Amino acid sequence: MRLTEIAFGKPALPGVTKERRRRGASRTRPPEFKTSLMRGIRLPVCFRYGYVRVNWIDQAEIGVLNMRMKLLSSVALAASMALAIGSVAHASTNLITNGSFSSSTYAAGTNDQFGTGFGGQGVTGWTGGSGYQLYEGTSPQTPASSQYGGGERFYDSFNAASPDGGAFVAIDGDADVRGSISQTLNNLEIGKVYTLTFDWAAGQLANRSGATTEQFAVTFGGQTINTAVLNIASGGFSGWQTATMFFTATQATQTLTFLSIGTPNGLPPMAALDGVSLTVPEPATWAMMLVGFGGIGAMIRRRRQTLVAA
Ligand SMILES: [Ca+2]
Repeated sequence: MRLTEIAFGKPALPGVTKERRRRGASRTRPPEFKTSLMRGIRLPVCFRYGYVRVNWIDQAEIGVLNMRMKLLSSVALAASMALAIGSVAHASTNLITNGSFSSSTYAAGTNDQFGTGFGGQGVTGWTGGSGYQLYEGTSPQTPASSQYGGGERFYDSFNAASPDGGAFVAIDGDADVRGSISQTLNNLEIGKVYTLTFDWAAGQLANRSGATTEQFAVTFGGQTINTAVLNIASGGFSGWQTATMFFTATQATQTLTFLSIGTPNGLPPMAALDGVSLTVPEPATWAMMLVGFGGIGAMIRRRRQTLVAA
């Protein structure tokens, strides 16, 4: 098991004001947090008057960690969390350049093919592979300039902007021209867990017909994680979804690559990508968490004092 995020805080108690809490109303136990598995990685655990939210990688071990949390005393839990702080990941600065694909050398209002095999490199911060990549700088229904094969626009069903908005890239998963995009990151901290999130979707080009499957194989350093496989009917669009992955840096410099894998050949299956974010904890985040530890300790002390006074 590898912890990737620990967040905690003091949830607001419904109907309990600060004044009432000073008078002892905080002894009312807050409502239990329901075990919530968001994308299989998030689990809030009720912890006295605070709460602990733990993210980790292996869904099969959720029950084990939950049990350990309940068995640990408050102090032991705080200590174990302090020890785990080195592997804590929390929302922080995005290390990716142009993760929103808003920057390119292409003319505004155009769609363009790019990559080493098709049209060269024009997407800031990214390198297109030898396969087929489209830079969608405007509507997915606008044919790409210098297109390969002709009429490279998406079906009208591909009509939703990504959660990130604006431009995105679309990558051919056809095994004959399997596309990819990459970005190399420097100054990584070896042993640290990095959190990768991105928006992705599957769609088809309008001059083809037939059902397809799409997925991304995401490689960072020597580690590869695959998304789920999207199945779409002929002329269909999967809609956008968000993926979260965790990678441990093993080198100071590593390359992040999104490889499109689709079936069958010839249609082609196209996977869209946007909103790429890679984060690692910052000292400021840790400092905030240490303040939080202090807050939990203070709550525990207040409770004990209250109980003694009663
Ligand atoms: Ca975008």
